Amino acid sequence: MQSREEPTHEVKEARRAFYTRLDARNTTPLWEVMSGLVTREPASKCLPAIWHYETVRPLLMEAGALITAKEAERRVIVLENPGIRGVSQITQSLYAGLQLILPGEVAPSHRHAASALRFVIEGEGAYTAVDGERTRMHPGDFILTPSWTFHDHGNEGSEPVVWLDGLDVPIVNLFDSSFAEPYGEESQPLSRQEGDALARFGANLLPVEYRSGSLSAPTFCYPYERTREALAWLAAHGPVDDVHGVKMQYVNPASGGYPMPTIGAFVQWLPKGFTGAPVRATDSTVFCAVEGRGTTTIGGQSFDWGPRDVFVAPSWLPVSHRAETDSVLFSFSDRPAQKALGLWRETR
Ligand code: 1HN
Repeated sequence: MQSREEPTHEVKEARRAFYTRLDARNTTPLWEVMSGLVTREPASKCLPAIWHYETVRPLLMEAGALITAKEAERRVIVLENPGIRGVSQITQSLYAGLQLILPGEVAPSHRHAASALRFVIEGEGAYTAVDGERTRMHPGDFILTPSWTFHDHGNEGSEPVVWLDGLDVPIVNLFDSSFAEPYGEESQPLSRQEGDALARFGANLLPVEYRSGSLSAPTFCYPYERTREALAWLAAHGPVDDVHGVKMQYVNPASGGYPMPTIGAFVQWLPKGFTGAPVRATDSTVFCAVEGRGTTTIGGQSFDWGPRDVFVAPSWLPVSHRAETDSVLFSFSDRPAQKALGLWRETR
């Protein structure tokens, strides 16, 4: 910032003594901390990182042998950003983890202020119940658990089921606005048929009452089957963006906006040989590769990915994707929260 003359020894000593007296009164001199508080541009403590599924999966299965879903409440291996270990965060604002539920298990019903998303990674036969409605989980499905809705999970199949959880826990805790409670029984009663509103009316036509309050909103599941169809159609007919390839954002049919107030989610198709131009944005982004193979360069570091690998791009680092084969990437970030606060920026 401003260049200052080097103070004399006496001045330095006087300042140090003064700071000690300030400290004793729960005060501190702004001029000593200001440049760290107000950076010229985002200076994330988070680091770019990747979790290869082939390394994390055996650890998840070990967890499966050591603790039940019931004992754990949620049997999850938390993905911690290596730049901010020990706080259960994958970015400054988001939590992410890989959850395992084994055949016959139930993860008991509870609710909390934090909003959650599930992105199914592996296995058939599990369901998640949200606000009285069960949704079957298939690999690639994207499912919402809005704030303060009771939710429980179960595996009625014969194979392990794993999904990626994304929650806005750090945002809720930033505001000291966390509430949570158990339902009191393992599973909540079901009050709606699976896929009720969406199956009957489609995303463009919903009964008025579904719009009137978040607690009466239906469970939103975005089945991969339909996502994949839309991507294939756009890949064949739509323009391919220099940066993003063919990218779509998931829309909440009840609001027409982002899936949840704090979390936005996206899915993109990158054709074989795609070499994306770099982009930097203020929303740190969690990616999960679904199909294909490629390399993403984040702030000069390159990460090779394949199906089921999870990687994270911190705020403002340039991100560019290369696809070795036709590829699909799912991603999520805090973009809606930043937009609501007038903070979001992106430059190509
Ligand atoms: C939670 O409720 C779930 O319901 C998963 O599956 C992960 C991480 C932090 C706090 C609550 C779930 C969670 C969580």
